[in-house]
Amino acid sequence: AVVENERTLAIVKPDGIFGNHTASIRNIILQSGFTIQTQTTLLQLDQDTVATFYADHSTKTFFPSLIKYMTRYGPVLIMVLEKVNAIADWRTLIGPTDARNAKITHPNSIRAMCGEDLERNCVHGSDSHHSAAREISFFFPHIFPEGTMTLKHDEL
Ligand code: DGI
Repeated sequence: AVVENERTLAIVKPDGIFGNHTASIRNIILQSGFTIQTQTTLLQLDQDTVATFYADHSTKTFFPSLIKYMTRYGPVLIMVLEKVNAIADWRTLIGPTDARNAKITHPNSIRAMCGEDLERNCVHGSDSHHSAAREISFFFPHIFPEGTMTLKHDEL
């Protein structure tokens, strides 16, 4: 049988790096069956890059604050994750946007573990197939944004 994988974009945000959560996050990723297809080294984002990445939010009142948070406190780590149903499954693992809610409603989520509030929420995950393709191409223009198809060898 053919297994259709998906790819999604994950970011360990500046608070995740600063709080030393990278290793725990990587363990959760691998234990949850994702493969890490590629990743950056620690990358200091600039304001233009963040503004373009979060262009959908450019009219929101929190936009300037979001850009500051993503650039002012240090670098990020950006990864392409792959597995079956990667996009939805990574969103489930990270939990709700507001880390304060995550601590109550999704205590085992990554944002509950290392996020602070609605802005400082430790990690990013693409929220749809469209965003995943756009976001992967944005940071990794040489990477194929769709998942690979693999043959399950037990059925060959
Ligand atoms: O996809 P998410 O990261 O879960 O959430 P989103 O796409 O709605 O928002 C993108 C990021 O913008 C989010 O991770 C944190 C920030 N953000 C969203 N809503 C607010 C916000 N920051 C502030 N300060 N206030 C908000 O209402």
